[in-house]
Amino acid sequence: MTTVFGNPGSTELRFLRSWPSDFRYVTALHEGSAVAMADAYAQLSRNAAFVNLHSAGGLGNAMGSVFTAYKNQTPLVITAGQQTRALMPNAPFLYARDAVVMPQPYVKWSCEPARAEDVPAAIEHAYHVAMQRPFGPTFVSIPEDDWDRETVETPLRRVIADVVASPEGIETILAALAASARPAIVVGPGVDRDDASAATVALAERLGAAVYVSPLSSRCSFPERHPNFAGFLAPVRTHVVERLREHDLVLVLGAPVFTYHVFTDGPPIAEGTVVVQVTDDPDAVASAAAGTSIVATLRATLDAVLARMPPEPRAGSGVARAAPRPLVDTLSGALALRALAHVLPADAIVVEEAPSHRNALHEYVPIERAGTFYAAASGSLGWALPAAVGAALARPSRRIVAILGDGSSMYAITALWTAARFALPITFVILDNASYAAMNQFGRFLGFEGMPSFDLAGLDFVRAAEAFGVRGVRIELAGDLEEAFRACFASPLPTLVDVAVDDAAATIY
Ligand SMILES: Cc1ncc(C[n+]2csc(CCOP(=O)(O)OP(=O)(O)O)c2C)c(N)n1
Repeated sequence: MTTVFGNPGSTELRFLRSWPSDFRYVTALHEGSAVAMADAYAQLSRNAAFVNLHSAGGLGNAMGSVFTAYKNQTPLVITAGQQTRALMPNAPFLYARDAVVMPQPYVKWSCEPARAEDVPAAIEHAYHVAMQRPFGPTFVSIPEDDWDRETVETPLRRVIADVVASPEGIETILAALAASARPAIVVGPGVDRDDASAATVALAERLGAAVYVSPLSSRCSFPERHPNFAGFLAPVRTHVVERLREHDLVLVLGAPVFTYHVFTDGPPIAEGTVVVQVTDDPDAVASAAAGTSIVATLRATLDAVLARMPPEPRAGSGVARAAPRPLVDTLSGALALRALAHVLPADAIVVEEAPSHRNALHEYVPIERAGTFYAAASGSLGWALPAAVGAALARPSRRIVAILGDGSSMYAITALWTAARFALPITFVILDNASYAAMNQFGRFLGFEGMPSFDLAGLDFVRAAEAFGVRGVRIELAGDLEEAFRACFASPLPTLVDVAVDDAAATIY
């Protein structure tokens, strides 16, 4: 971990002095952004990322993103400065009371070492806990005077953390597949996280299975134009039951069974449908609503299953994907996304946080490659804009496109400055409906009336971008979209496109 994402204060200065030339410090102007940048950086580099925050205030600012990193199952080592040990009995200025408790329950392990000499071992411990499945953030509180103490170097250790399914687990999967005439696979973020997309495609083709994306999946785990691709499940129990009713087996890979957002009554799955879950997350096993669960890492397990299956593919039962609905020419989020899809570089990495446009994104911007789609698993806003910065730092040769709601972007708008500071080739697309449209849509979905207005009119994104050093352009005509996006993709620098959209008719579920 040689890139440090942070926001500094006096309790971190001893850590920061004499900064080594082979380490990189990425300044975020808000701690939530520091953690979100580190989160995307860790996901794309497949290694834990290091964060340094300022005492309790910095950690407090960061907590929304810590929650997201926990839900994303992203390995992070988060450190925060603590006051000098000798001052602690007098509750000094900037003292972080109960520092170890503060980030819980959204860190896997939390520690303030008993002695200064134990800090390196605590950081190493935090790293190894973060990198065990399910991955997640850890926390070390470091009294500032500890950095002046001599310590011994901890030995470099290697850990092989894969957990392959037991023979009984493999047999259970094989028996369920062999007994099924109409199998479905439901893929969640755990597939892409475990680099198991290719194995999942092979399994789907061998079975002729229809492949659905788990509700609110935060990553792309199956190519969305593949003939077996059957679409996205909504986080509503009755919707899930109906979509999966025609299948006698549902194999859930790397996802909960299932993630719901709104309550509807009834059983979690139609009678006669068998559910088998494979996940590396014991918590997702404990909270599953139905079925047989197997705790295992995905890729190793799928490879083991594939090795035991007959090589010839079974007749396909892939459900044909519905053609996108034709669009009228008022400038909607869907129209903007369709224009974006026309000119999007094939290897672009998409980071998304545009709540009322998620369905339109799925419809008009099919994601075709593993490792090219990221969203917050938590639903906590303020993640994607800084995450795009972390993604660009992890993948300097790739075009990063952040698709953002106008409201969402404001939670972490200062991360534009970090994008400008590091001259990162990110295109920030603001789907600007001048409101918290998802709140209005959700209220309608639930039949609620009389809510206050969530109108956000008056934000000027072009001037905001320019204030942070990013070139911005506002688009109000559909015909101007593609050229504007093309100009962004040709630029080596960050750019922002503020698209004025009208989405009165859009729905979330
Ligand atoms: C940290 C946080 N605060 C509040 C919310 C609730 N919330 C969900 S969607 C939404 C509106 C987002 O507005 P915008 O980004 O403009 O997207 P739109 O809904 O207009 O598509 C809000 C406030 C949240 N998810 N996370």
